[in-house]
Amino acid sequence: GNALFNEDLLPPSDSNLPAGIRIRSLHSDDMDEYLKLLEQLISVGYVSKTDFEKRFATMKTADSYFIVVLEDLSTSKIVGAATLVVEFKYIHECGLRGRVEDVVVDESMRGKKLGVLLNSILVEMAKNLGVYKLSLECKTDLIPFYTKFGYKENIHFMVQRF
Ligand code: 16G
Repeated sequence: GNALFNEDLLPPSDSNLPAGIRIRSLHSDDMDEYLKLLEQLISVGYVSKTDFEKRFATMKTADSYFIVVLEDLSTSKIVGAATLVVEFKYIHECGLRGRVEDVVVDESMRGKKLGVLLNSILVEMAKNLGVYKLSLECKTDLIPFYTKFGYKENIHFMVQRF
């Protein structure tokens, strides 16, 4: 299928890569598996094939959405995913801000450090893309986990829902 982003941007795979796992971009034909995986993070709700394809095209055109997936080569299933979003700014000399979103590892594959792998990849890609700041939102119990990748608790996160 059609890759969301240029896979040359992925860091070269090294010895940290578990055997039988491939790192790649989300592809346009990953819909069913990717949405099933996201459902383990939060409700996805109904997304038609057209909805998915339109959103995929929008993200691809924007060229600032990097949805990295881990594929289990023995089953060809997506067992983990995480998104790096790059936001364009004027401040910091037309700087780029990075956000890490929608980090999820399949239940059956937890405890194999795949979350560590995904987060390390995203931090590396963010640095390579030249972002000046990388941030994420997480539940309180995940603060010790994310601290490992260099994040520090900083300003307050305020939110309103509609
Ligand atoms: C978590 C996710 C965020 C996701 C949100 C979904 C990470 C690091 N954080 O905060 O990306 O969008 O959950 O819940 O994966 P929501 O309904 O608050 O958007």
